[in-house]
Formats: sequence, structure tokens, C-alpha cells
Amino acid sequence: MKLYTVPLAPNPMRVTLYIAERKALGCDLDIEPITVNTLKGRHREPEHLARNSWGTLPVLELNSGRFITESLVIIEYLESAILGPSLLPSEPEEKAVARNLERIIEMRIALPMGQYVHCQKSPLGLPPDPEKAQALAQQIQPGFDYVEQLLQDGRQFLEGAKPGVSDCTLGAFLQFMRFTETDLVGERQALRQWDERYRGRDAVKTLFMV
Ligand SMILES: N[C@@H](CCC(=O)N[C@@H](CS)C(=O)NCC(=O)O)C(=O)O
Repeated sequence: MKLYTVPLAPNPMRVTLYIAERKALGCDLDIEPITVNTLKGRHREPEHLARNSWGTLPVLELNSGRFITESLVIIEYLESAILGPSLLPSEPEEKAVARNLERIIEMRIALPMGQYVHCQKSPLGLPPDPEKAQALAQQIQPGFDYVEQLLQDGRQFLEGAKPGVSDCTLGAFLQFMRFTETDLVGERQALRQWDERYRGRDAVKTLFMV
């Protein structure tokens, strides 16, 4: 399989983090990463549009030649296709709780965070929009409050004792926030400690650029 990706961008990064976590658990994931240079606009060129007409990254090319273009679906595909220790729980109720948390983080934090970064200091060169950035920064706060509350029971990672798919999503988007050299986490100590704990692990620490 091939993973078309780009460093720093958060959706590709959450898949990269997921792959690193599975490898750290001892799984043999035979996936070749291929960088598509978004700074040069390569994701908008016919070669990439043939893989994904939306022009976004990541894209997973399956051995059959088909393409999967949504990061969470890529992760779920790898969960079911690559046997061995995995990140999502197998028991249905636990799996639903883990997926539920991942969706909350994506919708309440990750989506506005992605827009926020592009309004502040877009790696794609989009024009800054400080007013919109300010509104997005406010929009993210309840999501951070939710995570801060969740961590109050002393859990090490977002879903419990082990890193899960939620950690990959939040970790990738906090890296993207750091790219703007801003900090929207504020006084939330549990979230701050989670961030340090997650980033300090061997599976993750060499992957982050900021
Ligand atoms: N829903 C998609 C979103 C992918 C996405 O928006 N990727 C960004 C990078 S984080 C991208 O390729 N942006 C380039 C563009 O839209 O031109 C997913 O989760 O994979």
C-alpha cells in the first residue's frame, strides 16, 4: 500500500500517528509513505487529482489500486485489514465510546482548529483573517473544556490507559496549532499534561515538526 501524505498537515499526520502506534505495538504495516508537496501545489495537479478528485491528503492507495481519501476511514480500514494489536477496542460498547470521543474531538476541536490555523498562518499561503481566527479560537474552547473534564479521572490517554485513535486526532491538530506559535489550551492543566505525555512517547516524538 502507499500513503500519499505531507508533513505537518493534521489529517495526514493523524494517519501517520496511527501507523506509528500500530508499529509500536508490533504490527507489520507495509505502507510506503509518498510526500505530495502541497507548498508547490502538487495536490492540485492531475496526478494527484486522479487519486482523489477533492485534491486533499491523505490518500491511501490499496494494493488493488483503489484509493481511500478520508483519514478516519483509512484508519478504520487499517484496523480491520491489518491483524494484530490495534487501537480501537474490539468489544462493541467500548468501540462505540472510543469512536464517539474521536468524532467529538474531530468536530468540536479539529475542524475549527484547521480553519483557525489557515486564518492565522496558512501553510498553503491563504490570506490571514484575524477576525475569523478570533471567532474560531472561541469556538474551540468548549471542545477543550470537554477534554479537560474527561481527563479529571486521571486517565493517561483520552480513551483510558493506552493511546487510541482520539489521541492521534487531537495530537495531530495540537501540532498544527503550535505551527501558528499560538496556544489555545490556556490554563487547562490536565490537557497540557496529556499533550506532554502523548508527545513525549517514542512512537510520536520523532514525527512532530513543531
Ligand atoms: N476529510 C478529509 C480532509 C482532508 C483534508 O482536508 N486535508 C488537508 C490537509 S490536513 C488538505 O489536503 N488540504 C489541501 C487543500 O484542501 O487544498 C480527511 O479527514 O482526510
